[in-house]
Amino acid sequence: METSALQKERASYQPKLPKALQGAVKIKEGEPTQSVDNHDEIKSLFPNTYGMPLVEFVPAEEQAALKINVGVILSGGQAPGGHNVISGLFDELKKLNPENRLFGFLMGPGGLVDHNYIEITEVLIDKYRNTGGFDLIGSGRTKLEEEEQFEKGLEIIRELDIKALVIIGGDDSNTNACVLAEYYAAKKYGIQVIGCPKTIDGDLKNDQIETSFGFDTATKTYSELIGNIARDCNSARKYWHFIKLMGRSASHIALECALQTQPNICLISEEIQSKDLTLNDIVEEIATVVASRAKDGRNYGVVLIPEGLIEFVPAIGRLIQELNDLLAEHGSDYKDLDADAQRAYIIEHLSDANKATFETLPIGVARQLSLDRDPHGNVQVSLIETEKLISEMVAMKLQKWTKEGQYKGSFATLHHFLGYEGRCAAPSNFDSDYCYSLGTSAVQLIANGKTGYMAIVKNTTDKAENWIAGGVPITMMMNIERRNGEMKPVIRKALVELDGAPFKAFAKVRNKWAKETSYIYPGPVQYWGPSDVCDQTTRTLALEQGK
Ligand code: FBP
Repeated sequence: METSALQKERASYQPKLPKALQGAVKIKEGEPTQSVDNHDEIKSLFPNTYGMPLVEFVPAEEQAALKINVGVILSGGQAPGGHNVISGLFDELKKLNPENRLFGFLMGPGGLVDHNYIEITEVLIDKYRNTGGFDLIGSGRTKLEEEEQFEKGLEIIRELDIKALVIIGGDDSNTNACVLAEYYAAKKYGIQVIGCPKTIDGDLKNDQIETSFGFDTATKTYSELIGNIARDCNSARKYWHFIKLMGRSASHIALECALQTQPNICLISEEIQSKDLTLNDIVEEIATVVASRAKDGRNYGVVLIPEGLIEFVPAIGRLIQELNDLLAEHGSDYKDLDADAQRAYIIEHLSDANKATFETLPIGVARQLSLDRDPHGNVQVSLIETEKLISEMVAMKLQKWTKEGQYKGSFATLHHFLGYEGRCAAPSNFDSDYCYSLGTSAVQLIANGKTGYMAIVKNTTDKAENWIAGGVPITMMMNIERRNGEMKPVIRKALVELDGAPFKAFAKVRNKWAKETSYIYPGPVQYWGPSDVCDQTTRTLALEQGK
């Protein structure tokens, strides 16, 4: 494999570990836990993995050598740092006993079911230390939820003498990890399942998980690009740039990038939902900023749009709910019809209010909302060109205002989607250290006999040596939600909190950013140099922790 100069240098970076994980480790158990809601239902669904205590690792005098083979799965979208979770797993397993083996199941959870795997060796892992991407073993979105899959997986687990599986994934994958842990525990198979919190979206966080890995690097990468676009914008002074940012549901990525770059406008889906705004209201707000900047001679600007926006516009959200139910109950009646017949079928079956919303959407967008879902039932918002939809609607509004004599200016637009280019960037120092610590913690959870836990690392705005590592029972983060027309136990997704410090910091200054030109140009992620530059956490994390 030919590698870049950066990759060669970066290979020798030794990720930092919390003090408690640097030598022999023992655990300190806390009080029994409860789920965030629906206690009785979650308890009855997870009788073997409910109520377990939080655990924290503390230094020990010594730790007995243990023979454990582990299987690892990368699940869902890529996030910078995945390879470091695996190198953390590898190094800690070998530290406990050089005979221990690590197997990687290929291309996501499907690899377990189909028995596709490789053994991760020293030579192999050395090529992937501190690199972005998930290409060491690949990832996939196969949903692990059927008993048949669990039993099929067990065959290869037994064959390879695997004691535990580590599933590196987002909220849905970790929910499934918990279902699998419960199943293996109920059957007394003696197989442990541990999760690790991954997703650039930043929505797998709560009182126990401070941030999901990848969010730090992805937002720094996007912020570099937004800064570059903003500088071009402020140099040419002739374009409005509409930039859609990845992040399926929550707007954490857009908000973080706004805090790092200070664009003229940043939409926050959660605010739009709470104010019950329509698409027209959003368009009017943007057009008002465009018109006011035009009055000051500024026919240019930068607008950030979270990719999940469309689902949060309340009328469209209600439509999606009904479409989900329709798809679950009658999908087979219309999935194979041609596009026109599908549209007609859907219109005929929708309630009047949702029918009206459906009919006003551009046909392509309506089709994506009504049909395309990922295996977890999510609308594939990355594929919807919201940035174009909105800028076209703003242009129409401005034309109307021009005719009415309310607006005089030019509105030339350019569109960007920042998504996939941020998911596999070389992990920042933060993500390199954080992920390595998560991998190390996962092995310690296994070594201490835990199952149905997620590895966690806290106090992450402090120096890595002061981080606190441990584990949280996955059931503690669960509640019951409606998914694909059914009530299901799931990990509660963290949305942007409108009374949280990051949003408040943004709301305080956004009017100034809209009027003036206050762009900040963060530049590329730095791996060496002053700590201020290369070890900075995200603004979100710093503000959440009062820093
Ligand atoms: P995960 O939740 O699996 O980490 O994926 C996040 C994400 O990058 C979203 O931001 C995006 O909407 C989606 O994946 C895109 O999915 P795909 O890679 O299947 O196109």
